[in-house]
Amino acid sequence: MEFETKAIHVGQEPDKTTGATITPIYQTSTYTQEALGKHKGYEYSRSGNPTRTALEAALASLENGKYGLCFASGLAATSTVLCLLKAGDEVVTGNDLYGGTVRLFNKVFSNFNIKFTYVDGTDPKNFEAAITPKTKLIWLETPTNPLLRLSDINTVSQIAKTKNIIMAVDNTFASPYFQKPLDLGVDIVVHSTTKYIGGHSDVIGGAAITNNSELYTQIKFYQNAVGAVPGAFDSWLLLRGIKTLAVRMKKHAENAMAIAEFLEKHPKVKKVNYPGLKSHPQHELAKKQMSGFGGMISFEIKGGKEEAKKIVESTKLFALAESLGGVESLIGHPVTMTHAEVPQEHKDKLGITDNLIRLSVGIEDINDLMGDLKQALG
Ligand code: P1T
Repeated sequence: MEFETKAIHVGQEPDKTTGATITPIYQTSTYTQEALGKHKGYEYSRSGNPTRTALEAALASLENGKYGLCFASGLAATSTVLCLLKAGDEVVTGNDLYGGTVRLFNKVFSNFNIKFTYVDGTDPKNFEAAITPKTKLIWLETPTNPLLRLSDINTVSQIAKTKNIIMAVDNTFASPYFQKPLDLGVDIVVHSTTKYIGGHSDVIGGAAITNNSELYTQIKFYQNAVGAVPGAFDSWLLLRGIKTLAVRMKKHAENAMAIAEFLEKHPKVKKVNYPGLKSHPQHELAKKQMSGFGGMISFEIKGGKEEAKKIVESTKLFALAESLGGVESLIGHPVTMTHAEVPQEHKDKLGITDNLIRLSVGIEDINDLMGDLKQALG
């Protein structure tokens, strides 16, 4: 079955009891047992809920995975995956990550004596060099938030395999439509389903997908033991969102390409980060491991914070907001918004600068979007 068909049908067969074509919202916390221990596979909705089950099956199939697990947010998914670790373990991670992930690593899991080593993820050798006998997990985001840098997923996962290290990739920016890390040798794919998978900026959610039955069993145990699960209605919204993921992603990417090319030529723009541009230092890798370049762009304007502030405050269609991946276009200033919590020296080292602006390009008409950016850039 192809991606578009799986998104609409896998896990979403007509309801067995009523024939309802669309998966019902099983808004229940508990399930009545016919006799002690005799039930239809559900006992309590933290452990399992039929609407969530449908979403988990659909998401797993979109990533070419066997097992899907859903969570209350992207960070809940990441936190639950990190429960695979024990005090004393080490994680080698790409250094360009969503600010909330950096905060979770540095200010929460570090307290439990887990060490995070940040490396420049654009060169696989850096991961290899940072591995110690205590390394249990390699974590990366690709493309990264907010600089749209790439890591060579297949090469890094080979390194992880030879050293018996679990490898996880946050695939939020590409979505499974454009990138399938499990096919490239990764053990666990993580998503903030809040973004492209939901697609309408109306739900917070997360997911972890794997082909490894042992990892699945462990993460499923932590999903229930930790309890950061999504509710039935949120699961239903996500199911509704993924039905159109393919058509949305095509339009996001088409609009983003046109905008990236426009920005690259604009006299007030210093640099554009978009993997679809020939000028992107990893454009060849992007073509190799992605089937499209997504809807996220970041760019540096000539000037500093004042100039950036003026632009992000003067767009009319692009809403000044955190988040990404919805049908509507958003504009943001990573230094003060999504990456405010990343330590200053970490930001300086990466180049998350005061003049950096991030766009989540929506699926509106391209001329309207272009017109909005033109007037805002002046
Ligand atoms: O917000 P939440 O659903 O918990 O997802 C966290 C998360 C994880 N991974 C990536 C790559 C992300 O971009 C995010 C959330 N990001 C934003 C809110 C943002 O505006 O970048």
